[in-house]
Amino acid sequence: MSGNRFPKGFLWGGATAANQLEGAYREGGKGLNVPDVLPGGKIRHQLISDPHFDLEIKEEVYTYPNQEGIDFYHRYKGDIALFAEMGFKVYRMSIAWSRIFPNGDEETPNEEGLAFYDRVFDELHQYGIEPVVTISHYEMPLHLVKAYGGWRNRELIALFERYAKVVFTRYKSKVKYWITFNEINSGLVMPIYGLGFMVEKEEDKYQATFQAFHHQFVASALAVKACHEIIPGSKVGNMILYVPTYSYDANPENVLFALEEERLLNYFCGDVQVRGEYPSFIKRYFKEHHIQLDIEKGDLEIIREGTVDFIGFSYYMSRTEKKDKSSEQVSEGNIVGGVKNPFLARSDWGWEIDPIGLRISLNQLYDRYQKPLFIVENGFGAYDKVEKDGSIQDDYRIDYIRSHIQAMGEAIEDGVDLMGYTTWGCIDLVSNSTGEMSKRYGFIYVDKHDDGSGTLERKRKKSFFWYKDVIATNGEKL
Ligand code: BGP
Repeated sequence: MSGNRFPKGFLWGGATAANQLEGAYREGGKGLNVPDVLPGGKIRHQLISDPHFDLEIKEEVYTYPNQEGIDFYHRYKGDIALFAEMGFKVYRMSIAWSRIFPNGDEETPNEEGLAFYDRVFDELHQYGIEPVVTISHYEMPLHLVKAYGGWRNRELIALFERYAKVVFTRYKSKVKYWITFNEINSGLVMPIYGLGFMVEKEEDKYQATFQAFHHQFVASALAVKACHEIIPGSKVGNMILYVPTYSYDANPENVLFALEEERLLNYFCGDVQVRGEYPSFIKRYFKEHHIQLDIEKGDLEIIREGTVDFIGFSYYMSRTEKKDKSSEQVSEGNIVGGVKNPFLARSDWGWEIDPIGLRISLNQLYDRYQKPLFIVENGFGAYDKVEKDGSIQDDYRIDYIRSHIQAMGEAIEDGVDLMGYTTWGCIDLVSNSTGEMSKRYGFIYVDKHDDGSGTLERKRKKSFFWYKDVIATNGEKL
């Protein structure tokens, strides 16, 4: 393909989240957060949807992989040097809320936590890497879950706003690109991560969930406004888990069902954050599910004034929907459900591989919003094998990323304004859905295993050298 498809200054890089790589969960004055108390292994998924799971550490029963992560807290210098060697222009990372406000509701921030991110940002700038910072990536301070009930509670708005203002003020000369909430719409499928509470009763799925979203929308808009005031010229994005949704066939019943599912998952949150108002389609949904939002005076104005500058999204897979699904048709791997798509191959975790779906997503999002797009997560979770000579021949990962970059090039030709691309888990880290290390995404291998063993040594995979060339040629050499 011709190289000039990617604009000059395109933001190539990689993405991580504090809770999945930092470790040092009790160091530097950090408080406990949700992933610190989530067990690793297959049990994780079961537990995060169990309303009676009590979010306590029970070391005699479970392991807690996020607690050590890959020890980025102590090894960030070496890791950033490797990112620089690949030529990263940007590095998407998150700040752990519980390092800055250990319980989430203190009056004053924890200086040791703030100083840690100063060191990380300084290190990045030394190599000319621009940080892209998510303020909240699936790691609410545990105290806010237990004592406040997460985003269900309106008090969280003020607590989040204080946290956001503290980090904007502290890092105003170091961070230009910000993202408010990671995959905000994931609250629909994994509420404990995004919304900070377990769905205990059927009605929580509706009333409590959408009230919690409302609080997050106000908080996100307040953060956007504060960022623009405190850091002139800053760019703030939202972040959506984007899963283009196909109809299983041409049966209009299925087409309509796919449309409804897609609007709820892909567009509800984005419409509020990008357009600054609740979309018209949600009114009927609220009515049918007896949802009555408690909206205070001024909330809608804040939402209108705090729209984002760019749309950040993750893309891993598409989904195929059918109104009446039989059990054998259900697609097990896809986190958002759907039926198996006969045209697509799957990863070892059942995630359907669909690069054309990325081109479709980019076009859909740009058609709808006409604002710059930023793919802040995309990648291939796979088992990697270290060969006898120490190399890791991850051609499957290269194939996946190459085909998705090609799709991006096509979308740019289609007229889409795409700012950048940060691959998920550019260094191996703890998987969010499984809590395991063996689901690896990185260009950099980390010697750490599901049972917690390993030296934490870092190794360059084959994909490391490949991605380095991609960046050096601005997407020309694939
Ligand atoms: C996204 C999350 C990330 C990340 C990624 C891959 O939903 O924002 O935190 O983990 O998915 O998912 P997993 O680790 O489950 O493979």
